[in-house]
Amino acid sequence: MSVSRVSQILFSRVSYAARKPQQFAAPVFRYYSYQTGNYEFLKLETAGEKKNVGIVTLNRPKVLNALCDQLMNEIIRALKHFNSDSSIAAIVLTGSEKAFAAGADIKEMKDNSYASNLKLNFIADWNVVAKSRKPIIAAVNGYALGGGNELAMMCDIIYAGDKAKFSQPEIAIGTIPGAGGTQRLTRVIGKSKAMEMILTGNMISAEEAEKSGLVSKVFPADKVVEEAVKLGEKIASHSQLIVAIAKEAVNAAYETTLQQGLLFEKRLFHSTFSLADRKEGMAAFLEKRSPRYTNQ
Ligand code: DAK
Repeated sequence: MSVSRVSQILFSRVSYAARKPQQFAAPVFRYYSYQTGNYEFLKLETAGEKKNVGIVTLNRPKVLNALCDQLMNEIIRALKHFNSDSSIAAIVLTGSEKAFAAGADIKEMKDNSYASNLKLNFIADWNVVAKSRKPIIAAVNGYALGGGNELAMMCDIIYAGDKAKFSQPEIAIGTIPGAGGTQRLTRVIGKSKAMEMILTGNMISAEEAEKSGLVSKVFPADKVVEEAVKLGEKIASHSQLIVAIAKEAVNAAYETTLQQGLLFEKRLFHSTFSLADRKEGMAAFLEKRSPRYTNQ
């Protein structure tokens, strides 16, 4: 029996209504179950009618979900857990109403030295988020600052609540972004806007973030997670294998020249013809029925 299956069985499940009161009111139309596990700063749930969307909620409210080492390690462990669970097709990463995450934990890193950063390979594992095989939707409310914004940008899609605020404020504490802020933000919103954010540390609103392409949609704050779950369910209705291939192709656009990217896309497109799910998708269309994917 796989590790993920064993952990699934071991996790006790209670209804979504048992979530702590500081969380938003439970969406009534979806079935949620709460998974306990060995996490101090996270909550794990599965959501959606088929319970095929995993939700990872950052839960370190006293410091606005500041990303200490332990919290990052727990996020990485939770993502690995959902990635290895074949019943999960998409993951939602979220925080609280006040903060998605207010950045790396300044208290924890204040005494770091250049040498200690190098020796400990400071926060090197963060990239695991960007490398997740399954799609991750960041559902952002409140502050997404510094490492918090970088964490959101490592996800595949960002949905934001209407009060969300995004910034790279490292300049104001004597450093610069270190987990992709100068690179991912610049690619996403362009040089001028990225420079302005990174050189001033100013926050931008959810509306500005949507206008500049940092987030794909904005919702009332109490609807963001619900909408992210709906999006996860829509993605989950497709073949997991084809979704993974599509994600790989889009991500390649950031890493390659146009010609190399187009070639890579063509090869991946050709490769989908080796999968039963591609055959099933086209057959279902022609037979005017819903596809039944087997992830083969
Ligand atoms: N770290 C530690 N504690 C934090 C924190 C943070 N980033 N942000 C907030 N807190 C704590 C506050 O200290 C306060 O704690 P107490 O004083 O109550 O003990 C509590 O959270 C509530 O915060 P405030 O009292 O300040 O709340 P306000 O509503 O007044 O203000 C705020 C909210 C978010 C505007 C403010 O807290 C703020 O400016 N926070 C700092 C934001 C910031 O500068 N973030 C960037 C950090 S640098 C890397 C990966 C990542 C990074 C670097 C390297 N590698 C892979 C190499 C990332 C770097 C960063 O993110």
